[in-house]
Amino acid sequence: MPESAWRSTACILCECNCGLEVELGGDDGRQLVRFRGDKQHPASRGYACEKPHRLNLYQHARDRVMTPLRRRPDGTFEAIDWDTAIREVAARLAAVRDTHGGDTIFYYGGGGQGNHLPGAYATATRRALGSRYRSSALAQEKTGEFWVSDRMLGSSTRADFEHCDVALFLGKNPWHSHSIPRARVTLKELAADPARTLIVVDPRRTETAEMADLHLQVRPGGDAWLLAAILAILVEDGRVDHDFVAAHAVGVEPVLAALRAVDVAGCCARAGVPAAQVREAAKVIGGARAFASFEDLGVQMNQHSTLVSYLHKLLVVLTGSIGKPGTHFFPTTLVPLWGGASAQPSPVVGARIVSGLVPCNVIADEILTDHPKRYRAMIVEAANPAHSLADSKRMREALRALDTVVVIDVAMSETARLADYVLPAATQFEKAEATFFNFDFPENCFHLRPRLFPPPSSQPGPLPEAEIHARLCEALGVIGDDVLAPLREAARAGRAAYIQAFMARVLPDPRLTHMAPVILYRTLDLPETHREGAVLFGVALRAAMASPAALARAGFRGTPIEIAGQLFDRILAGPSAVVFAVDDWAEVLRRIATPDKKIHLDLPDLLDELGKLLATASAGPDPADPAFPMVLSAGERRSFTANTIMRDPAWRKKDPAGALRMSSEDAAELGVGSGDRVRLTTRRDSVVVTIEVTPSMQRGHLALPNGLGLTYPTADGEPATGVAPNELTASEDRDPFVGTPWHKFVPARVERV
Ligand SMILES: Nc1nc2c(c(=O)[nH]1)N[C@H]1C(S)=C(S)[C@@H](COP(=O)(O)OP(=O)(O)OC[C@H]3O[C@@H](n4cnc5c(=O)[nH]c(N)nc54)[C@H](O)[C@@H]3O)O[C@H]1N2
Ligand SMILES: Nc1nc2c(c(=O)[nH]1)N[C@H]1C(S)=C(S)[C@@H](COP(=O)(O)OP(=O)(O)OC[C@H]3O[C@@H](n4cnc5c(=O)[nH]c(N)nc54)[C@H](O)[C@@H]3O)O[C@H]1N2
Ligand code: SF4
Ligand SMILES: [Mo]
Repeated sequence: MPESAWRSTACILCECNCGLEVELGGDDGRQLVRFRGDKQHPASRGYACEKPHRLNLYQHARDRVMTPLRRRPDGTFEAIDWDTAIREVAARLAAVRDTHGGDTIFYYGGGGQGNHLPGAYATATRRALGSRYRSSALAQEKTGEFWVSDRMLGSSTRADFEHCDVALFLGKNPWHSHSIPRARVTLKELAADPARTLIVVDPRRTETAEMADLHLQVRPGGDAWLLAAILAILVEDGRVDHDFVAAHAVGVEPVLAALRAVDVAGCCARAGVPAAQVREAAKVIGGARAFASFEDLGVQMNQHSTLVSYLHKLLVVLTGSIGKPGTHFFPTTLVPLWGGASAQPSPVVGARIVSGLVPCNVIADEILTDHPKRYRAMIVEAANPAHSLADSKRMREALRALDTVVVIDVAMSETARLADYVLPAATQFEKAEATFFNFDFPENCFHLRPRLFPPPSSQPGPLPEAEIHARLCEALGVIGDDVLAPLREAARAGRAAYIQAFMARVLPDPRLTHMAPVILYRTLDLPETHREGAVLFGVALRAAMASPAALARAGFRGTPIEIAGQLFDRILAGPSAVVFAVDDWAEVLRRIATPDKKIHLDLPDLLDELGKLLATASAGPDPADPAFPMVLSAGERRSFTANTIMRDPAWRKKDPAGALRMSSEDAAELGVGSGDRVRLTTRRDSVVVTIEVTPSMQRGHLALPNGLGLTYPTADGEPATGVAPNELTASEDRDPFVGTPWHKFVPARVERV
C-alpha cells in the first residue's frame, strides 16, 4: 500500500473527533477499508480507540435514505425529486409562519459528534422562516453546568488532565466515553505515576474506576451529599486557597457559612461512601499542586444535577484550580457552544432557556397543548429525538401532533420515520465537515475534513446540508441572483476582491447578514472537496475579532479581515487539523467574563437548594417506592456504543443486543445468571432484556447501554436490537432549574420471566 493512498479524515463517533487516515477501496473507491490514527493531528497525535475501524458500516448503511421522501396519507413514504421536495417544504413551512408566526417553527439538532456545519447553515433557513426556538442534545446534559458556569465565571472551563497531579472524574467513565484527547493514554499515565492521584466518583466500578487510586462508590444519586461533605471537610481542615479566592472571587462568606453547617457524617452516610474515604479524597484534592476535574452524565443526568454542578465549581474555585497548568482553563473557541440564560423563557411551559436551547424534556409539553404559541412545525437535522429524548412514546405523540415535520438525515432513523418529509443528507465522508468541539489548550486546533468522495451519483441523490439550506432559502425568496451574481463575479477576481464585495454588499444589510452562511456557500470559489467549508469564513472572522492575541500567537497577523483570510486558507489547506490558537496560562484568569471580572461564589438560589438538601442529610436514604425499589441508569457508554450514529448491530463486536447490567447480589436474590432474560419495569414501560451479572455493579443498581433499540433492515424485516432506553424514561423526571433529565436515576424493578 503506497503511503499516498491513505486519505486524511477524522472519526465521527465521539466529540474527540480523532484524526484518522483511511484507505479507500472497492471497485468505485467508496469503501472505507482500513483506518489508522493520524499522527499529524495536533490533538489526537495518532490515537484512536476500537470504535472507528468499521465506520464503513455507517457509510454503507442499509437504511440509508437515498432520495427525498414524502409521507402519504396512509403513513407510507413515496420518493419525490428535489425540486418538489424543496418547493413543498418551503411552502409548508412558510404557511405555518404566515398563519401562526415563525416562532412556532422549532429547530432541533444541527449536528452530532462529528458534524456541526449543518447547524451553521441552518441559521439562514431559520432566519428566513423567523424561527426562534431551538434545542439540541446539549439541553439534556450540559445546560445546568453552562448556566452555573456562566453565572459564576461568565464562561465555561475545561481541564488539563495531562499535567494535573490530582484528577477527578465525577459521573464519567472516560475509558469508554473519552471526551478528553487520547483518554486511555492519559488515564494510564495517571494510574502508573505514584505521585499522581486518580479519583473516580461512580456507583459502578467502571473501567476507569478500576484504574483509580480512590474510587468513591457513591450510592446512585448521592453525589450532592458527597460533594457537600468534601467541601465541608476542605473548609474544616483549612484547605481553602484563600489567596486565590481573595484575588479572584467575591461572595465567599455565605458559601463558607453554608459549608460550616454541613453534617459531614450524615452526608457521607447519605452518599453511601465511608467518611474516612471522603476525608482522604478531600485531603488529596485540597493538597493538590494541580487539580483537574470533569463532571459528566452520571451527575448531569441525575437528581440534584444543577446543584451538583454548582458544588463541583465551588470545589474547583475554592482550591484555586483555575489558571495554572494541570488545572482548569477557558479555551479559545471558534464558535462558543455555551452561554447563559435568555431573558425570555420558552413560550408554553415558561422553561428557562440556557445557551439558547429549550430544555429537551419540555419539548413535548410545548407541543401537546392548545396554547396559541405551541410549536406547529419542526425541522430536525442530524439528530434522532424520537429515540434520544426522554419518554419516546410522548415524543412520538408530539411529533405526530405537529403540522409539518422535516427531517434531514442520512438514515431512516426513528425520527425520520415520523416525518412528513425526509431530506437525505450526504454522509460525513461525502462532504467537507467539521465540529466546534475545540477545547484543546494551550494549542487549540480545528479540523475541516475534506470529503473523501462525492455523494452517490444516483438521481435524485443525497445532498450536503449546505446545499439543502441554500435551496430552501432560495425557495423562500430570501436570496437570489441579484445578491449572488455580483459576489460570484468578485470571487472570480480573487479573494481580496471577494472580501471587499462581501463587506460592501452583505455586512451593511442585516437581512443579508443573516443569510451569510448560504451566501458564502453559493459564492465563494472553493474546491469541490471543501465547498461546505465556506461558512468557516464567517467563523474565522468572528474568531479574528474575538481572540486576536491567541490567533496572533498561532501565527495569524494583520487586520481582523487579514487574519480571517489567513486562518480560512490555512483551514482549507489541511488536510489534518490546524492549530488556530495558542494560549497562555498567564492569560486564563483574565478571561473571567462576569461583568466585574470576578468569580461569583454566592448563587443564592443554589445555596438555598443546598440548604434544603442538607436539611435531609441525617435522614438516611429516601424510602424507595416499593413498586420500584431499584435505580436504573438508562443509557451507559460502552465499548461499542455511539449514540445512534452506528445503526447496524453488526458493528458491535461484543454484546450486540446490549445487556442489562446487574449486581451479583441482586442476581443471586432473584435466582438469575448472565444470559438469562428478565422483565425490567419502570413507571413508563416494561421490557424483557438479557442480563449480565457483574461485580462492578452495586446492589440495587442497574444499567442499560445507550443508543440501542434501533430498527435495522435484515432478511427477516426490520427488527430492533436491544432496548431503546427512552421507552423507559419520563419527561417529568427533570431538574427543577434547567430541565435536564434524570436518565441515570430511573426507579425500576426486575422480575424473572
Ligand atoms: N463509547 C461511547 N463514547 C461516547 C458516547 C457514546 O455514545 N459511546 N457518547 C458521547 C457523549 S454524547 C457523551 S455526552 C459522553 C458521556 O460520557 P459519560 O458521562 O462518561 O457517559 P455515561 O457512561 O453515560 O455515564 C458516565 C458514568 O456515570 C455513572 N453514573 C450513573 N449513575 C451515577 C450517579 O448517581 N453518580 C455518579 N457519580 N455517577 C453515576 C455511570 O455508572 C457511568 O459510568 O460520552 C461521549 N462518548
Ligand atoms: N436515556 C438516555 N438518553 C440519552 C442519553 C443517555 O445517556 N440516556 N444520552 C444523551 C446524549 S448525551 C446525547 S449527546 C444524545 C444524542 O442524541 P442525538 O443528538 O439525537 O444524536 P444521535 O442519536 O447520534 O443521532 C444523530 C443522527 O444524525 C444522523 N447523521 C449522521 N451523520 C449525519 C450527517 O452527516 N448529516 C445528517 N443530517 N445526519 C447525520 C444519524 O443517522 C442519526 O439519526 O442522546 C441522549 N439520550
Ligand atoms: S476516542 Fe472518539 S473520536 Fe477518537 S477514535 Fe474513539 S470514538 Fe473515535
Ligand atoms: Mo452527549
